[in-house]
Amino acid sequence: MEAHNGLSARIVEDTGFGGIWASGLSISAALGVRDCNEASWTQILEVVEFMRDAAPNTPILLDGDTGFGNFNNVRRLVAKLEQRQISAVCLEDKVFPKRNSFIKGNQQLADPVEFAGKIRAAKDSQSNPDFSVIARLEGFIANQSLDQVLARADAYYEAGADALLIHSKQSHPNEVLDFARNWDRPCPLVIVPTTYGDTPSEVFADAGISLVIWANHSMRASITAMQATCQMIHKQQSIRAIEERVAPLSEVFR
Ligand code: SPV
Ligand code: MG
Repeated sequence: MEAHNGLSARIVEDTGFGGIWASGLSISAALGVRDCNEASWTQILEVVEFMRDAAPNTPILLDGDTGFGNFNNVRRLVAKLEQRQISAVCLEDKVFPKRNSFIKGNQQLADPVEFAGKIRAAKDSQSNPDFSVIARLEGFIANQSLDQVLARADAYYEAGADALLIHSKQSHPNEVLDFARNWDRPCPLVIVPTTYGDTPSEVFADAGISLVIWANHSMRASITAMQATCQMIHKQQSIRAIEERVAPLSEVFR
């Protein structure tokens, strides 16, 4: 489940989710910037540090975008994440600065050989054997064919990826299910069903998909709640009617 700051990470942990997705989109939105690497990588690092402290018992998977540079930047990123007890990083095969996968317009994919080198560099530089590197395939987002995406997946698996995140922007799960049917390597699959969230989760489990990430819903819930609260207070010029709609201070102190 997604989180974007210490508070939301704590709420995700309290709810009982088995892992936290430190979402680039949501962290960016919470900082008031676009999901286009406008926040620097050390600013992202600072946010995940707060998340780690606020939710100490839940593994955090950082959305590492394209790795914030080349393979050397990735090596440094992995070292800094390990120092902060972050469990895993997800790197996507686009070019820096990346654009969010759902924004209209063209997406520029990374050269697959260069990207495989980044995955290899990440795996080679980790010192905790349990640290995981997830290679995210943006081929379907950039309108590539299944065969092209499978070829990239194979290269990233060979480079040492611990899992593959297959992304799709369609309103149905056909691309990810087609991929899962044709993927025969011993490497788990991850999906982000933001645009095909109507699909029952059993369909993904039956297809052999290991992990589903609900990627931005805490952040979007907070937008709706903050807008409604601000509008109400602005209109009524009073906080009288709002008290029962917001968390009591005792909950904040807890
Ligand atoms: C994110 O949450 O930042 C992601 C997932 O990368 S998505 O926005 O769906 O591309
Ligand atoms: Mg992202």
